[in-house]
Amino acid sequence: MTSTPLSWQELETLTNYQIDTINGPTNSRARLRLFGKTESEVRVTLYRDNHAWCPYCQKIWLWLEEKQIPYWIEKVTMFCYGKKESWYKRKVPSGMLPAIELDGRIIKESDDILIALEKVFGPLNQSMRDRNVFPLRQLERLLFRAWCSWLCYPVISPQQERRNREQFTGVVAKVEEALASTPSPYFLDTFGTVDVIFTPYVERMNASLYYYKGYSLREENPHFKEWFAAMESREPYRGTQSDFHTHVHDLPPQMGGCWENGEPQMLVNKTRVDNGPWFGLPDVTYSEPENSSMEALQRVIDHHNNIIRVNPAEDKLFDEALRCTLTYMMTSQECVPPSGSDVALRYLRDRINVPRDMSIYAAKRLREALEKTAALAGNGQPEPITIRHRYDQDPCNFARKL
Ligand SMILES: N[C@@H](CCC(=O)N[C@@H](CS)C(=O)NCC(=O)O)C(=O)O
Repeated sequence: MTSTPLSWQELETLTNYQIDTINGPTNSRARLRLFGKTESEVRVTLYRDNHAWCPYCQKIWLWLEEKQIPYWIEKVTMFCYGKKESWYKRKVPSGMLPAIELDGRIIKESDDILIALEKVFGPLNQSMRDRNVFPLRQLERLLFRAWCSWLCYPVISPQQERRNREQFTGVVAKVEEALASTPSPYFLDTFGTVDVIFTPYVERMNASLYYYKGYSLREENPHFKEWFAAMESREPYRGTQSDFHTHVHDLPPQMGGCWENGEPQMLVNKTRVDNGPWFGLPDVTYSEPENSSMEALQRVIDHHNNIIRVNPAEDKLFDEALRCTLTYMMTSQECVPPSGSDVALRYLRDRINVPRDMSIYAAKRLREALEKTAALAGNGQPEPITIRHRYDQDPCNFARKL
């Protein structure tokens, strides 16, 4: 059965999603985190990137959340998607992220930041300088370099591709050994700093190698699989966790390119990440929360004026198409969008960002609804997402204009 799209007012009655961004679960919207403390106790400001794409920022973000240190958050534009704020360049002339201000002192470089935070607030179970931690920090850098060598250079021959893959999987074997050496699913006996240090790039390796190389880090390595599941059992990690679609399209401009190997499994994976179905991808394994559709709906309602304004389609047409999508997402009733809206709906499908806009399952719900609704109008695809820059995501275009 098909139905007519609900109005924005009617849609509003279908969600009661709200979170306490200050004292509630880890979330990407917060400007202040208190963990039940008072504003006067805040000694730290974290400067992180606006879209939550920067891996080194995720490292500090996760550490502060795990330690429950109250902090302010200031969001800064990365060069690959817009112009660096001049107020930030006055603080950090290079414009590099992350940085923190601790008791009024600016500190840069993520490792130095963690060392400084540890000095004041104590370590996150393990100290950066602990003799068990140091070799694991080096192993993380070894894995990072092997990943870059495989992913970020053009494929010149099948032999070179195989060598790069073997070099990477050789380091993965060492990481598997390290994970196997303790009874816990984490790197050491308990969760701690080392897990935080591995998290950002391992999450990006899992996404990018699946999409560009047809290799599933999480599924092919039993100890990594357990480690990911253990991380996902932690609420702070879930709040910072991204999805495959976001990462595979935010990495190329940050890394200077990601190169496909064109192998059959890679082609299958790429189609799946870009066109769905998104449920069942190995980017998440914890169970879907009951309110994920409500979360997606609330986030679209909150920003619908901007979402409509930045969409290449005509406003009235896209407004209706978007309401058709949300009506379908909430009622499971197919709702045929206006003709010519298929490309516009897929344009939005390709620009939902996790965790910036919403959490991982909410994004899957919304992407599925956008694709399903677009398909009722046609097969039109938007221009491919750019790879040298992401100015389509320039935050100045999204500043709230009412
Ligand atoms: N070694 C630094 C690396 C930081 C870094 O590479 N930051 C990148 C983002 S991931 C950056 O700020 N680039 C400038 C920009 O993209 O605007 C650290 O550990 O903090």
